[in-house]
Amino acid sequence: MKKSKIIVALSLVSMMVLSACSAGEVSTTPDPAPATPGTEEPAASDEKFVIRAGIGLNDQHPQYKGLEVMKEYVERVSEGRIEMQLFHSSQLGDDIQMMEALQMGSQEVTAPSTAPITSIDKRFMIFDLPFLFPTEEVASDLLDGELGQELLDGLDAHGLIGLAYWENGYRHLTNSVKEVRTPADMEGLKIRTMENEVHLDFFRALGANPTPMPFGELFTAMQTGVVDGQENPVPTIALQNFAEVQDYTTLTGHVYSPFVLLMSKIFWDKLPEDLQTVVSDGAIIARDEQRIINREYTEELKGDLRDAGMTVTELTPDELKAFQDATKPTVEKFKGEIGKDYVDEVLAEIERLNGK
Ligand code: KDG
Repeated sequence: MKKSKIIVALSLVSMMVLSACSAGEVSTTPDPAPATPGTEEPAASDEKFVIRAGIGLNDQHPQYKGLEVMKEYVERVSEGRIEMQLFHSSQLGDDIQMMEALQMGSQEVTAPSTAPITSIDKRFMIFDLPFLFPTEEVASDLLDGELGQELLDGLDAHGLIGLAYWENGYRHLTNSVKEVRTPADMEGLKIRTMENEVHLDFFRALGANPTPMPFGELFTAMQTGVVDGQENPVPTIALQNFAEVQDYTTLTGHVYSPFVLLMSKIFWDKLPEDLQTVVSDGAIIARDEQRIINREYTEELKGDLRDAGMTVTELTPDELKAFQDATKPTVEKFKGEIGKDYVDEVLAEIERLNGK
């Protein structure tokens, strides 16, 4: 109850920030240039831009709510020069297809988990290492700091603009076969993972039989028994109605998964500078609101999983340690792949932020 009040207060603060922005305190959108008498061409600043933003999750998910916040901001502050159209549930394709569409300039925005981005830059694998972030706050601090920004900047060379990190959250295991309390319980379970080498490796280390597939194919795969289980944060498990096809959730929290809000570089380069500012401000304002909503939903929706008939298992510290120990070889193995110095630098920064 107390918590909800804090969240309402925080939401009010961000709404005030949004109104402040409309008064020009965050973005300075210059007035359109006065029309030059005798010219037929509209002034460059009158040009209209359409942003098609596509995601894999549905329109109930905090990720979509974040897009709604961003849409409201960019359309209002750009005074209609930008229109943002939102597409959910893989209507525009899966994460990898949408990233490729951005690179080709046939779509403007998407927001995959970091996992599929590892096909572009291996350093993103850092976020797939099991049990890396002790809290969501440490994750946000690292992502919003220099190390996070360096990774976003590196995407330019691949035709993508990394606008901000939003939150997917701590991932947990679900399945339709049995309650999982130990790695031994996972022996032989067919688990869908994201399309990512680190995830495949640590599910193998846990004794499971992992199968990578795009998110859009997951529900049917669980329904038809192609896989026994999957892993995702609580809002996804609850809002995508996984309880219809899964009986057990184990709160493993094995990975903290960020979303990366991406824009096509081809599109970005066409935007006048003032609209680039509107878009990047909108991405950040929506990020802060999206994280608040995500954390609120994560707490509240655990109860909904139980109400929907799922057994929700919280692990004891010893049980959790057994999962951490079993996945340690994955961390060691991928240190080599990602770059030992880089991984050590990130680990040291996490430790520093955790001690703040
Ligand atoms: O909209 C994002 C989704 O497409 C996806 O990234 C969600 O975490 C996810 C998963 O399991 O594929």
